[in-house]
Amino acid sequence: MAPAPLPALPENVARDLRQFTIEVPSWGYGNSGTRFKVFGTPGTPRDPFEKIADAAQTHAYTGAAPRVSLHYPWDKVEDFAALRSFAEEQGVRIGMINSNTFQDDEYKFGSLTHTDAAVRRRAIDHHLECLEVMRATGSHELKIWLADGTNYAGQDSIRRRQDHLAESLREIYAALHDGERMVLEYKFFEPAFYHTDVPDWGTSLLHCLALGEQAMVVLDTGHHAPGTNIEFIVAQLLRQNRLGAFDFNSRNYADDDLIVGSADPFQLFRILFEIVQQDAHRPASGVNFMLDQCHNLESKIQGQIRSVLNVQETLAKALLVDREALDDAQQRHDVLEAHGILMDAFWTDVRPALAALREEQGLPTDPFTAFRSSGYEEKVAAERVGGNQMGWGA
Ligand code: PSV
Ligand code: MN
Repeated sequence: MAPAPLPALPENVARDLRQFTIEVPSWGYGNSGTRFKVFGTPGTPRDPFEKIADAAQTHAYTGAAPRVSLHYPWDKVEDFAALRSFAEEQGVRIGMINSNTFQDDEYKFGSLTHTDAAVRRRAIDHHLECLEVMRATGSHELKIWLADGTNYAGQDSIRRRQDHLAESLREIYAALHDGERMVLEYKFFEPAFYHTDVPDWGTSLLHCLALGEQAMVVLDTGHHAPGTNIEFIVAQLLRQNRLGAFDFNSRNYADDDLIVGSADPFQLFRILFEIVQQDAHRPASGVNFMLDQCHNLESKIQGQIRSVLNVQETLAKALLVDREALDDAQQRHDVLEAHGILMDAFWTDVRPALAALREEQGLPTDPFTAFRSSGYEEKVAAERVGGNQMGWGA
């Protein structure tokens, strides 16, 4: 018997979904783990080119992941122009360049915030080098996350470190060209356990406001205390035009970096609903939606494809909210009707309609299963023998 026709999405929702893209992290395709164990997997990339080839699979099957973030120096290559061309041949391009001042011995007590001007100089110069990588790869965004902080009360001066941070960021910001952006990520703890120098959106925003319009906040969904209302932060940053980028992932306990939408799909829905209410899902908003995830146990490419689909499905639900009816219920203070309108959209099964949309775009209706049965993983496992598999931090 022929399958029943798939229900279609309203045209405005379909249009927004066709245009919506997600950036993937190069490090999501390498091995990762915990401080207890990093498991290897056959076929794991051995250099940044192989990471990009794998990332291109995510795009080929979903049609929604056309950019790959690099982490520098994890993804250092001799010829960045060649890496750029390789990415383009694979059908993707280079996205944000993530700086890294958290793995050198010199940064044990801080980088841009360090008491020693020579260490700060080194950290600033690293960021200037990242700007060169950006320009060589066709990227426009420098992403900064700092591991800076202290472990014990009294260990260092919180105030002095903020002053150093402001001064260091000013120098990096001054080196930006027109059309380039600096995005500053926050995280409330880890690796520092007492205080972190950019712990929250307020601190990030204050630095960005002091720097200028090319500085924006990055919100990583895993970087908040349990119970934090992340959608409120999203609404507030959008209201200030300072939400530059998202690092999507899921957490149960700390910065777990699990697949987005896996631990709490309803939270993802609430976040995306704030996004769509301010049209920030549209490319014109300039918000860069990115995955910042590690796949410790599951297949990496499959994990990335699953993540892209989770975001698409949840975005579709957020776009289906009857906003006129919601506004009306809100104005009448009909609390349960308003809540019910939101929940109706959340519980809608959008998967058949998304499959139809993909078919129309010439994509596999079920990208996850199509990739699993493509033979790519078996092929790279057979080909990629010898050399060192890349890992988080390699
Ligand atoms: C820090 O936990 C972080 O979220 C930053 O974005 C880093 O660059 C990234 O993780 C590395 O996985
Ligand atoms: Mn992050």
